Amino acid sequence: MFIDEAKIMVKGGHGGAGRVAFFRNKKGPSGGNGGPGGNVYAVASSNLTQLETFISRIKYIGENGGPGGPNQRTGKYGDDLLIKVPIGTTFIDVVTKGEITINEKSPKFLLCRGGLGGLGNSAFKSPTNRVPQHAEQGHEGQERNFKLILRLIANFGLIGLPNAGKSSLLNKLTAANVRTANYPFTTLEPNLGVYNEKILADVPGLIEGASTGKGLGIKFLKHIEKVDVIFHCISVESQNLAAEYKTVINELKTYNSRLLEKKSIILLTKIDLIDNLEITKKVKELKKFNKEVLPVSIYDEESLNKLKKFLISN
Ligand SMILES: Nc1nc2c(ncn2[C@@H]2O[C@H](COP(=O)(O)OP(=O)(O)OP(=O)(O)O)[C@@H](O)[C@H]2O)c(=O)[nH]1
Ligand SMILES: [Mg+2]
Repeated sequence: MFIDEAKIMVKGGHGGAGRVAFFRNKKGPSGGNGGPGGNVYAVASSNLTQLETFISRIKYIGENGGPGGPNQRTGKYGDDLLIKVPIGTTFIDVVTKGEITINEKSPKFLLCRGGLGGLGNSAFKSPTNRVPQHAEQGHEGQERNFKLILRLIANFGLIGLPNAGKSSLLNKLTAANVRTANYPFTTLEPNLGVYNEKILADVPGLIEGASTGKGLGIKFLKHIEKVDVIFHCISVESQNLAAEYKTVINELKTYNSRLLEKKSIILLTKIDLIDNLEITKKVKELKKFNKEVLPVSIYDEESLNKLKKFLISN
């Protein structure tokens, strides 16, 4: 299963305790401060493609600082903890809702600070207290809970109702080898393919009500939030092209109306199943939505070449 969401608890390391100690001959205090706890950072890792490690491990805590030593020695600094995540992972603070996405521009981000070390007794020396007998405990590290979301990074997103031919197109255009079959919901998780350095994402079929959790669709709509262009696939087999188009548009709108602001074109798929006259009729019917309509078939090289040209120039 493709894991694209997780919840984790993150905490900075605890600060080390301050030390109570005295110089042997000179009598004065010599206890050093505790070391600070380690910070916890999120870092981008290009080796990772999904969030599966966060299913088995949900707590991430920086190393604790060491206790202060005699002779005013500061305790060991706790090691920082680096949480490796796939590029594109978004961390959402469960309480503040603030979010940060780990990507090429910000490949490392401080999630939680370690706690300060406690002061040793030498820090409390004063004219009125020349031999302080106490030291501080170390301080707690910062603690936060995050929701992690991984949105695929792709230039083009193939969407549409189940069976529209999305995966077949992905296979034809790229070196992807995704299972296709003549029944709905063949694809259960998103797939990526590359054509001419452009990344195409094939997301599982949407059905009416996907945005409210029906079928599989909603879970995957987040993966088209970042694409530059949406390929809206509609098969010539559809009984009512306009209704089908509107169904999918409604799903997008309900999920996140900003998806409608993205550039999108309509791919009328499987055109080998009908004759030219019918194709023209169907293209005309879809043109009323003021979108570019590209008729395609996986068995028609010429139509695929037109699509490839579009991929290159967009
Ligand atoms: N004749 C014809 N059949 C096609 C074409 N493209 C896809 N098909 C067939 O249509 C069926 C569905 O294709 P898929 O690529 O699995 O469709 P999908 O949109 O990925 O479907 P889901 O993953 O279920 O959402 C398969 O049996 C394909 O062989 C085409 O251009 N022409
Ligand atoms: Mg599919």
